[in-house]
Amino acid sequence: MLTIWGRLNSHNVKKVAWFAQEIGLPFVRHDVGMEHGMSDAYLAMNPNRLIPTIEDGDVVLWESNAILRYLAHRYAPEEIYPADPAQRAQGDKWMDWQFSFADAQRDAFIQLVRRQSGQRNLQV
Ligand SMILES: N[C@@H](CCC(=O)N[C@@H](CS)C(=O)NCC(=O)O)C(=O)O
Repeated sequence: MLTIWGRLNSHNVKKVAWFAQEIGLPFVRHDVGMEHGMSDAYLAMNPNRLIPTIEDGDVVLWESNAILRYLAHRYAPEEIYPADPAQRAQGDKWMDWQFSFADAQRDAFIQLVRRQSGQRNLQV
């Protein structure tokens, strides 16, 4: 069964778990990252000290978009990941654009949503 390593309040973990649910792929998930820490065994799988990482049989994979492409290609090739290059590129475009969007909104999200009012730095 697919194993997802990473805390669910990470958007990069959330999208992998969401995708697995979307295509009806069973999985188990283990909390890793932030307050949950990262064990040596986890770091042996992903030395970047980031989440998510998946294990799928012998396949160990990190980088959330690479994970989504792998799962789509392996488990839902036609319904989610079209073979036609032009159609596939439309999905890839939005998936990669998400990182540009994340970069643009990260400081506002951390300061305004994650931090209490007295701890915010609105100058970043
Ligand atoms: N490009 C990476 C970024 C991964 C990333 O930045 N993950 C964050 C959570 S969203 C992380 O690992 N933070 C450290 C932690 O949770 O301890 C990916 O898409 O997988």
